[in-house]
Amino acid sequence: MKETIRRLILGLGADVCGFSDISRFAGAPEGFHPTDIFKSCRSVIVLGTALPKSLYDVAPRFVYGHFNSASIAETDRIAFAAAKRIEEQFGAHAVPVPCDGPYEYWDEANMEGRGLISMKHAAVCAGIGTIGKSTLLLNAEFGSRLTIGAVLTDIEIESDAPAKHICIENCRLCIESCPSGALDGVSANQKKCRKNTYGRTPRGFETVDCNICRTVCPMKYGVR
Ligand code: B12
Repeated sequence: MKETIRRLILGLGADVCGFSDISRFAGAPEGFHPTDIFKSCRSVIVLGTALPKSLYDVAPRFVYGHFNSASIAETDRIAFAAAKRIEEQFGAHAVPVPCDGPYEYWDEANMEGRGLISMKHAAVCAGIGTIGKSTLLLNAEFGSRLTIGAVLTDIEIESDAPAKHICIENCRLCIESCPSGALDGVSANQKKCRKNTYGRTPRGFETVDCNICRTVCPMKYGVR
């Protein structure tokens, strides 16, 4: 069943798919655990869609920014379609989780938000990658290019093996290149990052003015 679901999700257009049983989420903060969304969740199916490599060769403001948003919609589309197919084929329950917004938690003073669940941690639990000093998920095949989504299900599925750590020891490129000094190697200061990164044109189009932590990484394209 696990491999059938993996093939289904890759067939819908995802580049990676991994599985985690619910026990691996034991360290998730209260309110941000998969069972806080879907009580009967036994397993989390995690998927990722990779940006084309060349989106790292252009200014982030419009072209990257637009397609990074598009990849969020695409990842949600795959999760939605997969959930329906899993329900039909296996008579199970399957809940697609919005991979970015909307989410509830917002600390206005610190401009700090929290996703419904942390997709990066979900990807680590499902063996898709590990978290680098940029605080981004690094995958051996797709580097820092994955947009990550998830489907919660009441099917019991065995976890995939954890991934090997590929963030280079002693490398500090992401930390030192961050124009707002938002990175310390462990966490991202959201206020600093947000103020530097997200804007709007006079016409009202949203812009992404920085993605350097993603593009400066020697592991940006992975190791394969
Ligand atoms: C809020 C948010 C931001 C914030 C904070 C980012 C961050 N580092 O957390 C800001 C505005 C800075 C941001 C920026 C960007 N973001 Co953003 N963002 C999110 C969002 C919506 C929520 C992340 C979140 O909850 N952070 C809150 C903090 C508190 O969480 P945390 O520090 O990771 O977690 C701590 C604890 O809460 C706990 N924890 C939490 N959950 C769990 C679960 C388990 C099992 C365990 C053990 C522990 C644990 O452990 C941590 C250590 O204490 C996610 C989507 C999602 N739902 O995950 C995308 C997401 C993280 N962003 C993403 C992207 C692409 C970006 C940008 C590159 C966009 C750009 N500019 O081009 C930048 C990168 C900046 C950076 N280096 O982080 C991608 C990352 C993909 C990847 N390959 O890693 C995500 C996953 C969206 C997606 N679906 O793909 N983002």
